[in-house]
Amino acid sequence: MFDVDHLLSLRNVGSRKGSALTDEAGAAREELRPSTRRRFLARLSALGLAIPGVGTALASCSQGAPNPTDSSRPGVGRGASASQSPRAQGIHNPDSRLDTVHRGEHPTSTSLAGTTDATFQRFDPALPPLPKERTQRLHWRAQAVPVRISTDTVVAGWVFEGNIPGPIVRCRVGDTIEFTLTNEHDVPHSMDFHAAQIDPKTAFRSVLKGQSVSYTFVPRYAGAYLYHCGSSPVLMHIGSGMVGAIIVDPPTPLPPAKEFVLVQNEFYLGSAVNGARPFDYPKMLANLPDYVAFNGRPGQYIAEPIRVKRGDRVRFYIVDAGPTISCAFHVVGEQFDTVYLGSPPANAIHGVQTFDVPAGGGMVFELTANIAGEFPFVNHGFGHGQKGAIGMLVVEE
Ligand SMILES: [Cu+2]
Repeated sequence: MFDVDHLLSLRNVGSRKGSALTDEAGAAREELRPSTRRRFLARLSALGLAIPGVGTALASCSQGAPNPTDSSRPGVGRGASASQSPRAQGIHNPDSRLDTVHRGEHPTSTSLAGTTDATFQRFDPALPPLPKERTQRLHWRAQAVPVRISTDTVVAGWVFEGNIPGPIVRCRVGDTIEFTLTNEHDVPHSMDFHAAQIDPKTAFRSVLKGQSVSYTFVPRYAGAYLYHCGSSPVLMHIGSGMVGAIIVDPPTPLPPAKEFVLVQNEFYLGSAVNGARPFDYPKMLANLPDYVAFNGRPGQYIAEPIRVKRGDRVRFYIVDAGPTISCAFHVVGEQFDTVYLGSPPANAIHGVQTFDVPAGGGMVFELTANIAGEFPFVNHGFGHGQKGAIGMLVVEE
């Protein structure tokens, strides 16, 4: 299913004049020439960067995908027409105090109406601008919707606001987040913001279909934080797509940079039912993902790289949604000037090749793009990079 040849044929290579290329990036440029294409693929493979299956996955990558924070984008609300699993309807967990209790019966995402309508949309990795308002009111929906993660794969997702991951939230330390979740799905859902310090029994409680839960929090620490559904079994709810990132700025802004958010998650999938692959709970327990992705689409930033200019400071907010696997974040041919292990601007270490972001964690990585060329960014746990946790940072002159 994965086809590296096809993947690479999709590359929009752009201009690279005067690039001081690394061996790997130089090979990438050679790839432009059909006569050297095979050699390039061999080198890519030697680097561990040949991603089985990503190729056809990316054929329909589209420019100008809607901002994930725009709740009016197409696709949001499809959950209203989604059919639900009879097994899922048997789950009872209206109170998050019970969320750690295993009840024997597992929910499973199954057939969803409208899978053929699910179009592939590149997830915009750009950090959204910081709102001027010091209070943000977010009213989101928990839904079941089909999400196309590649040309040939639609998943029967459980989602926040219609996408995997959900919208990127950006705020600053001391801001007020007034949050409401309304559940439009037959399975109980909830919301756990890692940027909040709050009584979880109350705020992170599960709500049934048609019900809402509201709470307010004020982030105390800056950094890159996960949010996720915390309903039982948490593994299933995180593993089915109910994840996202909230980025909290420090009171004094960090130096200007090109800023990107990457949420890594795993996909554990069963065979397609009515066009959509359900999430497979036993596979989650066995920890054998079919795909590992940045921002919900395996290898999407190979087909449409992240682009910066030479001389830019580049800041990656890496959030690992898991549900289980960490992200050994590395940029081939680069070194990180700074990695903030905790709340920036303190807690920094310098001169780093790779650092592991744990499942349920988030860290901030900075590099200076002082060399033009193509720099693959990867989960250097290559069993996972190979499954789609890989992308390309293009530094243009
Ligand atoms: Cu949930």
